[in-house]
Amino acid sequence: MISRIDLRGNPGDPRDLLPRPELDIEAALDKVRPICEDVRHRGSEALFELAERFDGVRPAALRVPREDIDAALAGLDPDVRAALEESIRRARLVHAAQRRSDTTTQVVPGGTVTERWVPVGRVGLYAPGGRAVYPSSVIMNVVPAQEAGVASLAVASPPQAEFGGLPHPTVLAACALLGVDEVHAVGGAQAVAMFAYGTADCARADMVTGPGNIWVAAAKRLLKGVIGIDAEAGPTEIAILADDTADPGYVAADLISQAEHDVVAASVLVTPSVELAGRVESELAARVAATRHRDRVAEALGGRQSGIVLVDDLDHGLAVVDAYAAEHLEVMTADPAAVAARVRNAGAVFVGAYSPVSLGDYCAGSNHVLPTGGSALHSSGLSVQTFLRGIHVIDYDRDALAEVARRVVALAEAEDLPAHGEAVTARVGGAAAAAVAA
Ligand code: HSO
Ligand code: ZN
Repeated sequence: MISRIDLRGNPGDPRDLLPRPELDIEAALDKVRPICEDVRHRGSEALFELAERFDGVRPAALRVPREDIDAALAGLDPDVRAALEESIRRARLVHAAQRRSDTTTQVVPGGTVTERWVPVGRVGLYAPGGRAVYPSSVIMNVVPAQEAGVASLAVASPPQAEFGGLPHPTVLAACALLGVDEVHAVGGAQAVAMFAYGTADCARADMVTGPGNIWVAAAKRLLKGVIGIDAEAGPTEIAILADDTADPGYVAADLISQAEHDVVAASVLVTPSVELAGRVESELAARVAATRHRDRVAEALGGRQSGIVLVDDLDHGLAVVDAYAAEHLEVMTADPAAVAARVRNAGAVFVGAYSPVSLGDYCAGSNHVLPTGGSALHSSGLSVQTFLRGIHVIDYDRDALAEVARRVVALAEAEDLPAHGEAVTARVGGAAAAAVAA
């Protein structure tokens, strides 16, 4: 079911061997453009009509009333509530530690540059509501924004016919637990447009984040100039670097766990142990047959994006996983912490037998919105930093400006921008500038 890729004796770049699934976002842009234009010009009226068309229900109100958010929390299963609360508590611990303090550098006497970390003012967060209902993703987006100090936070999630035109109750309950009281029953591309342009019911936001389907991704790409966005998330990926000390049952269970998300999800085992490969294949056969979403899982594991990659040794394995740059990388080897410390490229690294990816998906405290499609080569997951801007504050007095005036003038002349230099000599005088720095 899962294919083998034998790289032994072949130190080449493995990237082409494990193709990343490609979403045709460009093709979706043409469908999304008129929707965004409609929201831009007709606001809430358009949103009601689009809900009827795409979600099959007209919500009673676009802004979810406070009573409905409270009612969703009251109706939440107590076990799920306790789990969401624990997830939030742990995420807050980790993300609170990411807060930054301002730094001031005295460059010269009388001349300082301060870097002030200022949160984005208003953020819209999209929570999908179709086949994928992920209250955990609401937590992973809201917590870093709140810990960054974002003052105004709104959630949008599609209205569900099944729930009388309200968003999914577990999403509403998660919002209640997080202290988010602005929720909009708006889904898809139109939610991104609502945040980008604003409507009578929803003030425009500075940034929109959160997972979504291809229409949401296309709307983000289209409106990127109008509103700030996070990364365009692709299908989920797990890579496991394991040697013959790994438990094949754990390896198989973890490969299946992420394959469960999507038929195009990628599950990759990288190992120097042919014996482990064989035992994982047997475990997969037994476990896939027994798992609830077996068809989806089997398709994901059988796809060209998944595979068992045989390597010469752990060094070769590290080179392979670094080139692949997985969203999630598990290390199940002898001395896994030492091996994990050598990893350069991954969205998140899970160390040893007792740190599976699904722990990180829900309750490790880490963030589960991570770079996919190889973008871990240059990007990191969602964090407090995502919602902060570092503003440089430049504060020089007259003497400090005069002292460097000659250098500014020289660079301005070199760039044929003499008025730049004149803005300085107007203050400290051309002669003074030349003299002081001479
Ligand atoms: N593994 C997904 C996140 C998730 N898993 C949400 C379960 N719910 C992408 O990192
Ligand atoms: Zn997951």
